[in-house]
Amino acid sequence: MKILVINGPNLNLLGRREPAVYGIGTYAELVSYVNQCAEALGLSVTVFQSNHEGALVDRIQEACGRFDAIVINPAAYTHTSVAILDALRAVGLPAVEVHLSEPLEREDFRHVSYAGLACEKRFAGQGFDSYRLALEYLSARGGADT
Ligand code: CA2
Repeated sequence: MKILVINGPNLNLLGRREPAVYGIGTYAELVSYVNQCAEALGLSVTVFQSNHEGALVDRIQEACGRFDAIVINPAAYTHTSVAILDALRAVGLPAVEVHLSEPLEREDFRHVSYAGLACEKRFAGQGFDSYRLALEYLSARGGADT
């Protein structure tokens, strides 16, 4: 099973600021953790990060026919991007929303998730483990619906 893990803006700065919110792990450590979890589950993962909404939309579109499922942390675009929601709906792959923090316990503007409307599952507030739980969920679920 091939899974595309997509990370949105500023997640590349992990470990450098706001450790109380996002933890002390760096982005490189997150990628390494995701790769280790995938290997343990027998999954193939590709991890992509961009600070640009259009680049995230492009990667979602390109996933069609190349991947079986998507794990996405759209970061701030979670709360603003109809384009990412539309792209996820357009490709129709099983998608899981993940967050390091729990946006529902933070500012009101983080309580809306557009991307989440196209995701069948959500894991949040568990740091790096949110990604592991998403991979475990998809591993148990299996690939794309036909
Ligand atoms: O908790 C999450 O994973 C978020 O998706 C992280 C986003 C935030 O906008 C969402 O509401 C919740 C922010 C990612 C920014 O990451 C930083 C990393 C280091 C320093 C500052 C920000």
